[in-house]
This record gives sequence, C-alpha cells and structure tokens, in this order.
Amino acid sequence: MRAPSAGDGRRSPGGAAPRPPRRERVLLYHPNPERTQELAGLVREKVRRVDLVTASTPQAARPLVAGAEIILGWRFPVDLLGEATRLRWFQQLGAGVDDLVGPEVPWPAGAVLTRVTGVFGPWIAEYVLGHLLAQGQRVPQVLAARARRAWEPFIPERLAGKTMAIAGLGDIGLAIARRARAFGMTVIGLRRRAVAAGRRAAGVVGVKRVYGLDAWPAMLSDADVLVLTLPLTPETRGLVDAAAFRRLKPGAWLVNVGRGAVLEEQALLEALGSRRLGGAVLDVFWQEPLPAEHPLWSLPNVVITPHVSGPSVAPDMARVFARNLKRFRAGRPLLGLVDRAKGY
Ligand code: OXD
Repeated sequence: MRAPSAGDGRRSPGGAAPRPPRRERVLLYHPNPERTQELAGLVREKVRRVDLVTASTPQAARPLVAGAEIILGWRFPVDLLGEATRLRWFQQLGAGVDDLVGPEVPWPAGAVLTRVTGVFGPWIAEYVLGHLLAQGQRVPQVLAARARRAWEPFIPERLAGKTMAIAGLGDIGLAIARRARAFGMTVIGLRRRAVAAGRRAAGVVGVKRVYGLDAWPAMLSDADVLVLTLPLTPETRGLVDAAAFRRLKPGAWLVNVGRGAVLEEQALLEALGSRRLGGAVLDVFWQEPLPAEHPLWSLPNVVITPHVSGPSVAPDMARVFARNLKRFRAGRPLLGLVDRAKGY
C-alpha cells in the first residue's frame, strides 16, 4: 500500500509561479497533557510546514478531528474517527494497534494506519533480560536481606544453558533473541508461519527453531522462559490458556510485554498459584491500570510493572513521525504500515 501523495510544491496548471507548498493539518492526541506538549514542541522543531494542533481529552479533540489530515495518536478516542472525514494517515504512537483495528472502528475511506516499528526492541529487550537477571541473582531477596543487615549466602541461577521461547518474532522479539543468545541462552520462537526444522526464515537470525501458530504448543515443553511479544488479534486472544501452562516446563517463568489478553486470566492465576509456573514478569494486563483489588497483586511470584517496557519517548516519536512524513509527502510507502485486516 502506498501513502497518498501530498503533491508538494507542484507548478500551477498555467505554468506560472509554483504554488506555495501545502501545510498538512496534524492533530496530536495523547491523554497526558505534558507528554503532548513535549512531543508537540519536538515536532514543531523537527518538521516544517505542518499546522499542528493538540488535544489530551476526547472533548478537546472533537472539534479538531474534522480538519485533521494526519493524526498522531496514543489511546485515541476511536469513535471520533467517524468524524475525521479529511483523514489520510493515522500514526499510532506505539507498537500495538489493537484499539484501532476492530470492525467496529469507523475508519474514514482511504486513510492508512501506521505503528511504530524499529524503536522499542532495544528497550524491551533490556526490560526482559533485566528482570530475568534480577530473578536469577535473587535481587528481591538480596534487598530484603540487606534491609535486615543479614548476611545470607545463596547460589544465583544463571541464564546460560536455559531455553527462551519467544512468541512473536517481529523486530521486538528478535531484539530480545539477540540479547538472550549473548547470555548463552538457546532461543526458539513462534511466528505466524512455521519454518521447517534446519531452515532459516529471512531476517530471523539466532533462533534455533521457529514454530507456526498451528504447532506452537510443541515449543512449550522445552521452554525455561516463555516471552510473549504478540500483538492482540482474534488469533492470539487467549492463546496462552490452561493447556499451554500445562505444557510448559514445571517452574518455567513467563514474561509478557505484548498484550494482557493474549493470556487467559484465570489460567494464569491458577498456574501461578499452584507454582506450576515459577513466576511471571508482567508489563501488560487485561485492564490497565491493573485494579488494586486484582488477585495478581497478592501473589509473591509476580513482578508487576505499569506498561513501561517500551516507552514512547518524545524524541523517538518525533523522529518516527518526521521520517514517515517525508515519505507521506513523496507518496512513498510508509514505515510501519498496518494491515488492518490482519490486525498488525
Ligand atoms: C504498546 C506500546 O503498543 O507501549 O503497548 O507501544
């Protein structure tokens, strides 16, 4: 799919003076007003010839939507899309687009959707490896002992020699795979289509075996750590269910940096409660913020972080937008183009 050309600076039909270049109307929406203003400042610095307006609430966005040709958005109130009659391009300010792709989302005809790719891999890989190392080095126990001034020797657990199964081998999954290999782990993984044993898929480097969705439970019995980076689609919703937990090596760890609903909530609670699962590091949830009364908070073998593994920091987002805007203006394919039918 190509971006609709913006037709910059063309000569007027009579061959006279060139028309002044167009200025795109851009609406920047982020629910956090400070983040909105920080990003708006950087966009104005980096990008010339845009009329940028900002909003942080649906009420503030409503009168601005109809004029917007481009929306830069995070947690955008999707029902307003029905009023975005001039919209040609929506740049999601994050990796996931599950809130924007359902059949109920009123997309204006001809508008394209892009997401951020190629930015979050290094962040999320440090999150995953950092938390796994912290568990192996017993950091919570060390801090607790330190608070008591207690000298309590123990043998740390190493990552080397263990197997990490990564469900989702996009740019984020592959960034995690590279770091895991550097720590001496064996990496196996899941992507939509399997790769025959002994063969390599283009771009999938350092992954010993790649399973497809149809045969993925087979990879679980080898996994010491299961990492989920999957987007939420009808195919992945509830994919990790009670049967999947039963297949995992007893005592395996789970890390979820994709979407909460890829996990079946009750099955996860049971697997953690019974210690079938050694523990979990969770950055994404069925509902965010995770309600204070949620039973996960009271399980000792769970690390809970508030959706911070791959932050959309303003300098990165401004760079992604500036790069894609150049392509948009030139009518070239946009980076991170989403196939709304597939859902990613
Ligand atoms: C996401 C993100 O999509 O944080 O969850 O980018």
